[in-house]
Amino acid sequence: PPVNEEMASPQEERTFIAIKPDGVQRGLVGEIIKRFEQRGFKLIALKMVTASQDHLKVHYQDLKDKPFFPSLVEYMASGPIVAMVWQGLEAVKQGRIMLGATNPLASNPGTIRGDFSIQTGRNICHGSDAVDSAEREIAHWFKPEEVSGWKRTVDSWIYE
Ligand code: IDP
Ligand code: MG
Repeated sequence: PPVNEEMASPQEERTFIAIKPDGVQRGLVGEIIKRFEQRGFKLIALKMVTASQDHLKVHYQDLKDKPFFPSLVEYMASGPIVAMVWQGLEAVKQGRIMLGATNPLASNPGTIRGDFSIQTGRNICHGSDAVDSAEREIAHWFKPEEVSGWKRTVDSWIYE
């Protein structure tokens, strides 16, 4: 078969989105899920988990030399987070746009960080920054059987 047939469709792009411990503590789980759901992205995996520091050190491996790395890992391990996989066209890039800038003071109103947070070290949510890091993060947080590739009947009203 042609190679294209084996590639996932652009509408099946996946991103890893997490509501950090501060987002959970502040009661923003529903609000954040609502925004992705309303946009038309499809939720294909979700769990609440208190991550170990070791797990988080792998998740944030690219930042291990940053001065804030220890406090970042401690913050992320301080309570449960809500880990999710969202699927759809440009899910990675659009997810980042919906989250806003890393520093909430630079995030536009209308973004999740811009509407609900003030400081970088308490910016309430995570989103993968590229398709390849999304794949790595999804595999790090979810077993394959925890990801549901379900058929959504409303898709023809979201995609032409
Ligand atoms: P991102 O979450 O927008 O992708 P990254 O640069 O990947 O931003 O950093 C990961 C997380 O580390 C940030 O979301 C934030 O929680 C934390 N962080 C990044 N830079 C700083 C900093 O300068 N001080 C404190 N925490 C930081
Ligand atoms: Mg990042």
